[in-house]
Amino acid sequence: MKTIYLTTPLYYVNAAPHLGHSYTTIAADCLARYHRLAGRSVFLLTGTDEHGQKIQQAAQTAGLSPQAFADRAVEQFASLWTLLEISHDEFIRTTQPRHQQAVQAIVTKLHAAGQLTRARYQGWYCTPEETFWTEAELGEPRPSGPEGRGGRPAGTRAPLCPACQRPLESVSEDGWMLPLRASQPWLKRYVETHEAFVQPATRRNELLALLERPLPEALCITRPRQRVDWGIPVPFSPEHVVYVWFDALLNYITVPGYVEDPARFAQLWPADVHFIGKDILRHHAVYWPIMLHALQVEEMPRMVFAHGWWKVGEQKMSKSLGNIVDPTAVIGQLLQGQPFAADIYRYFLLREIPFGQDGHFSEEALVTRLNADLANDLGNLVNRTLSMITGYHRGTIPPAGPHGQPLAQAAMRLAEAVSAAMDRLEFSAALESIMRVVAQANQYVESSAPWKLAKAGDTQTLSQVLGTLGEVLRIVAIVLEPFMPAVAQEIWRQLGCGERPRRLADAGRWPGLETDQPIGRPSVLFPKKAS
Ligand code: ME8
Repeated sequence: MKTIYLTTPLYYVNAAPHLGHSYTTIAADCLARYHRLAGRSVFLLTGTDEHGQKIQQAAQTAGLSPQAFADRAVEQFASLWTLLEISHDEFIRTTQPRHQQAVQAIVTKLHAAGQLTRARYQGWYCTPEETFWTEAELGEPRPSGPEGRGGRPAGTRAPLCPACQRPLESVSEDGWMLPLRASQPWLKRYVETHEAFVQPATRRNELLALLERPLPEALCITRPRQRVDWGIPVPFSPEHVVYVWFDALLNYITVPGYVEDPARFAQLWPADVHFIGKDILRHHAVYWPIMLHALQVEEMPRMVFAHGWWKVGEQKMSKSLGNIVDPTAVIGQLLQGQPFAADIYRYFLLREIPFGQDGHFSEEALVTRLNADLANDLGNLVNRTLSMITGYHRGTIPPAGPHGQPLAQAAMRLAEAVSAAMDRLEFSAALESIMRVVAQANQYVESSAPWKLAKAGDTQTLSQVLGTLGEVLRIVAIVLEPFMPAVAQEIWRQLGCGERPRRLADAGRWPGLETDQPIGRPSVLFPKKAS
């Protein structure tokens, strides 16, 4: 069986990671954990993009060599991923020799196969986006500016980057080109016939519209060393380094061993999902497949999923706008005192907006989710169930009886609902279905009123109610694992399940707890926060 291969973008190290970066990485991690929970073999790859003009300039400003600058910045990413419980299998840095050597082998192969031509690139360059733009892509100069969506104000001012609206730099330089337009008919046909290739549908339509117009003739895949020194040297052309996007995209095949390990490559490739934000769709859905096609890699990535933007007010959260939310501050300060702060943060990001759409971050929204969904519903259910098992059943799991059938049925169907949502990358819908069962279980506590049963001496019904609630918690702890791994583990511990593994296959079984199993010490999962 092929290993499920999932990737995140390789993030630039020019600034500290922010909420946007954490979002893509948490989503990829959530899907990876889900597949592992279902017993599948998974390879999750993340890393950092360390070359290019932007990093070179940032290092210069910081008074450091680019390598020292990258070494320092990469630590921030690595420690954030630890804090957020990211379960990546490998972390690639584009400055590592294994990657550099593989990139050199790949450009040499393309050159030897006659796929590259040397020419003068005449056009525009956006350093913040590290992206080339041709005149044709910018369109006709317009009489008045600044433009709403980039483009070309008339007059002498530099045109604006269509992606980020910042002024472009005029560039005229000699380099190596990979033809794009010649592959356009192939790519268009490929996209048309492979619905899953780019998702969600809005992004797929955007790509199809882009492919209706002619692509630039070629992509310049090098930069002259005298302009940009910080890159991978081109072996057959000493005056050039590899263009940073060309270098970075190749990580998706260099890590699986495209160059040196065909068996490993066959096991991993194609990527099942490249998780990206919509800002880098063109690079992943135009350049990347054309690069793979030129290399005669037969199978294309199965899916490029371009999610939406987190915004603050009406603007995209971004380093350059200075409106970023720092995940470490949210976890360490806003959620201070929460034993599962990182999980609360994960829950919020995955639950708050349907994956694919834009959304707004606010502290109020986060606190509302914490208080309403987590403290009032989930935490309350766990705490009252375990307290009642302690008080009414000597702290051991009662046998599950026939009481509470509708709830039991809903809980047993939960794994199916979660799987269906996860197969469509609908993280929010998956969480919604889990929280619906949690709410149903809380209603069940109210309607069956175990305290009244205890008072009336109906120990048989009481024990069945508690047994049913214990089973619901067992199932919830299993299906929550991809979203809130530490909370899932804690509910598991409080149930007394210890080191037993959580497996999705067990979520459809009833009962699954061992009768008379002693429960662990209950403790509050989510202290309520004043809003
Ligand atoms: O583009 N909302 O790196 P990068 C949601 N090095 N996601 C956001 C976001 C926001 N406001 N801001 C950033 C690069 N992201 C290249 C990638 S891949 C071979 C090379 C996330 O550091 C989102 O995933 O600018 C976006 O695509 C990525 O960070 C851009 O990260």
